[in-house]
Order: sequence, then structure tokens, then C-alpha cells
Amino acid sequence: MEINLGRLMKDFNNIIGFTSTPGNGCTRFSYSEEDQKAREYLFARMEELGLDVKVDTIGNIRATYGKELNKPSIMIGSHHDTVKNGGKYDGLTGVLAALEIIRVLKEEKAELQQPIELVSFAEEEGSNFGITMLGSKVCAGKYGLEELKKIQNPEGKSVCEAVKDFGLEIDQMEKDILQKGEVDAMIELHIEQGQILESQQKPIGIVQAIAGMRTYKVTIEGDSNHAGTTPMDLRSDPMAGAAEIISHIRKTAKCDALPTTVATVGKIECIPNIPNVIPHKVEFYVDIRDVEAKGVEIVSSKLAQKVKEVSEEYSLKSTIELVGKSDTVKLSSRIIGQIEETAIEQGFDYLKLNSGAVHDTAMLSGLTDIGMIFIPSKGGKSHCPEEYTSEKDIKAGCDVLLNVVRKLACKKTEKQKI
Ligand code: HGY
Ligand code: MN
Ligand code: MN
Repeated sequence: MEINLGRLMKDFNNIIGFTSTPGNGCTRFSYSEEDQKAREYLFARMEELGLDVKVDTIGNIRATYGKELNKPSIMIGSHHDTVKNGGKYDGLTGVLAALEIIRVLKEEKAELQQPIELVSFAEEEGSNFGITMLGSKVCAGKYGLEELKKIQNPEGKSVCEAVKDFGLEIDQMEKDILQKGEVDAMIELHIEQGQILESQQKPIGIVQAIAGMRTYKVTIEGDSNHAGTTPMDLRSDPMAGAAEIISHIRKTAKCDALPTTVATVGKIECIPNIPNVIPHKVEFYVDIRDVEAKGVEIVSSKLAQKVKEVSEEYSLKSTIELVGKSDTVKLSSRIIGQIEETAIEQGFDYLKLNSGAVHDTAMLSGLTDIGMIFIPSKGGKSHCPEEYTSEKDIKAGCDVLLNVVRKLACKKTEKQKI
């Protein structure tokens, strides 16, 4: 059995048009106008398929084929939100793969023995609130309402306010928390976002573990003053402090942690952000990851130590806030085995690897068996307009996922029993 690539790419080309930065990558934040347009497009396709569509209180879309079977589902999907000026393929490929797989199983009149549930998680990128996988974390019961009232976007709007403005009843969130046993397996198709598969010319990646991460928000306050009249030794300059801390984080991750440890400062804000003013305040986010928890631990503790040292040296007031965290997750050997068996049956070469990117699937570990299929990213580029995956690789990944789902959710036909 195989997907209809033309149909999937038609969906793909429609949805990538929903971006607030046309010509400069995809920018489709959750709860935005672009998100709403993408949702409307997806709802129309789901309706054509007669799926039972539900949007939960944080905005996760859950559309089920075979709901009447009233059994644990096989969940497939990903997310359709993006980073700012992001790529076309991150997340969306997995959502559209799920949609197309349901279409094919329906067309082929495959006899379901378990429902198949298409999921598109909200706010996976954390583009609004700086916390990755917020939708799947809420789905998995990792956040309570009180916490969502406190988490704010840069404009000071809380998760609850933003979600309510989008027309969702976040106060009722308890009823949507996923319970163990509701889902029999969750399998996500996703671009690798790295260059291992391409460099080893493997069309299929079978993920073994997903990196754990911590996101810290560091705030440094100093004494704002005139850039021209303040002698260097009389300054309490938060930007000078931030520069030392940021270069120290890079050195620690590169030289003093583990070979698999990575750390990034990708967002920084300077107040008042004027060339001839020594800043009053600098805020920046530190994204630390590793498949080995030890690596995250090393950089986190060195960060705290350096912030303390620099604050004393420059008479600065600093705070470090842990704004997001997820532990390393090992994927299900049952599902890994299924993916491997199917890739071999279909004649696709594959590689077992770890994921440096985090994924919604990881948030469901503990609630169900989880698996991930990776497909190559050209040049390993992602989270940027240059992100690209070939249609051939998209089809290979979808065909493997289609046949894994068929084996998990459908009755064997007489022919398959032979
Ligand atoms: O940051 C990540 O790893 C994911 O792309 N949100
Ligand atoms: Mn993603
Ligand atoms: Mn991403």
C-alpha cells in the first residue's frame, strides 16, 4: 500500500501559503490568523473524510477515523505551527502524512480493528510563550491551569488569555487530559532537522531517543547611563555581563560537557536598546539539550555559577528562571521493531539514531508506546527558510508509516495472511 504523493503535496502547498512572512520562510504561530486559516483547511479535509474532529482546550486538533470502534487509537500526526521565518516541512509534514494515510486506508477499504487518530499539537515550537511542546505537555497533564495563567507572551498576555481569545475554553482543560490506555501507540513522522541521514544516504531514520532539554530565562539588571560620559570602571553594564555569560555557556557546552551536549542563546532583549545608552536590563533565553541528562546538568550548573560570578564582578542584579524542561525519552522497542520490519519489507535503507530536536511524541511517553520516523533534511538545515526535504523522501517516510499503521490498526486481508 502507498500514499498518493500528489494529493499530499497539494495540501502541503496550500498550507505553507498561510504565513505572515511570505517570501521569508513560514511564520505560523499557534493562535494566529495564519494558524486559523491552516485549521480551516485541515477541518475541511477532515470533514470530507468523515472524521470525528475535536479541538481540545489548548488547541490540539484530534480527528479520529473509526471512533465508533470505541477502542484505544493508533495516534499519528505532529504539529503545524512554526518558528519565526521557519521552514515549510517541520511538523506540517507529519500532520499531512497522517491525513493522507487515513485517506488511503479509507479508499482501500482497509478493515479497522482500532481507531486511527490524527493529531496536530498546538504551540509545539513555543513561538508565543518560549516553552516548546506546550500543547502536548498540557494534553499529557504536565501543566495545570494556575501555571497557564502565569506564563506570558512578550506582550504580557497569558496562555489562558491568548487561548481564550482564540475561542477555546481553557478553564475546562482537565477534561481533555490524555489518560493511559486511551491511545495504543503514537507514531510521528518528522524531518530529521540534522544532517545524519543525508550524509549517510539513508532515506529512513528510526528514532531511539529524544533529547531532554531545559530552557532558562536569564534577567540581568544594571545601572543605565550615558554611553559617552560614564568611565568604564564606573559602569554596571548588564550587556557586558550577558556577553561574558553567553560566551561561557558556549565554551562549557563545546568543551566541558559531553560530545552530545548543545546549548544555544537564540533570543535576547536589551532595554532600552539604544546605541548611546548603557542598558538598564538585558534578558536572554538559554536552550540546553542532550540525550544524556548529565550534559544538561553540567551546563545548567555552570550557567548558575557564571551568572553569580559576573553579577558580583559588575555589581549587577540577576535572576535565572527555569521556563521549560523535558527529560530525555527512550522510544518504544515495540514500535521501533515495527518500523524497522516495515522499512525492510518495503526495501528502504534505514538508520537508527537519536533526536537532538524535541518532539511532541516525547510528551506522551509514559501514556502510550511511542515511535518516530525521520526523513532527511537537505544540508541538515531547519528552523529557517532554507529547510527542504525531497518529495521522494516524504513519500518514503509516509509509505513506511502507512504500512506500520496498517499492520497495527487494520485486520489482515486474506492475501496478507499468506
Ligand atoms: O526546538 C525543537 O527542538 C523543536 O523543533 N520545537
Ligand atoms: Mn517539529
Ligand atoms: Mn521545530
